[in-house]
Amino acid sequence: MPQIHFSVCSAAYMALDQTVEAAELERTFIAIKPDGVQRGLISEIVGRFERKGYKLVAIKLIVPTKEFAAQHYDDLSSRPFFDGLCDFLSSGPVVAMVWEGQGVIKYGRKLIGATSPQASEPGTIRGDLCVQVSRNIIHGSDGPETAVNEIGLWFKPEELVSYTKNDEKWLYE
Ligand code: IDP
Ligand code: MG
Repeated sequence: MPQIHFSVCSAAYMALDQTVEAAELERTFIAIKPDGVQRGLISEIVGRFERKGYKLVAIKLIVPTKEFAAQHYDDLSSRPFFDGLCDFLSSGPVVAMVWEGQGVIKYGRKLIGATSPQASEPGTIRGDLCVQVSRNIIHGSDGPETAVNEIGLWFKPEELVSYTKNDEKWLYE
């Protein structure tokens, strides 16, 4: 995954090699699963990432095939719920997204909450909006390597949009 740097308009007194640490951005793959879409939670979920200050760099609505779902959940293929999980993910439209921002991979998981909604804290997406582990409405990459792999699985490179967002100068110093 490319590390994205941008430089500030540096005042003369700033060290020449100063990099803005806060602007070392990363990207994560987030998906609203068929239950989240059917329950009308797209804007609620997108809004939480947006309000936090993360930047949407890719989005599409897609009905994955069962084979594609199995590829996405490849690491869980030995689990008893795998088949049902793949059936479910491929049962209807999924909102596939890439979000960008400082710490978005780890903090995105915090926004999402624990895998089981019953263990998720109130205030998290799963804690506030769903009840059962097999209907937990959202997926988020669990680490930098997974993020790269999942973004590559769901999106072509040209579907990722790099742009400057006006609020960046207020989010990052
Ligand atoms: P995560 O989505 O929080 O990363 P994973 O352990 O990667 O959780 O599991 C992937 C998905 O598989 C979960 O989001 C959930 O939908 C489903 N899942 C996980 N554990 C169970 C289970 O015990 N029963 C049924 N479905 C499960
Ligand atoms: Mg996972």
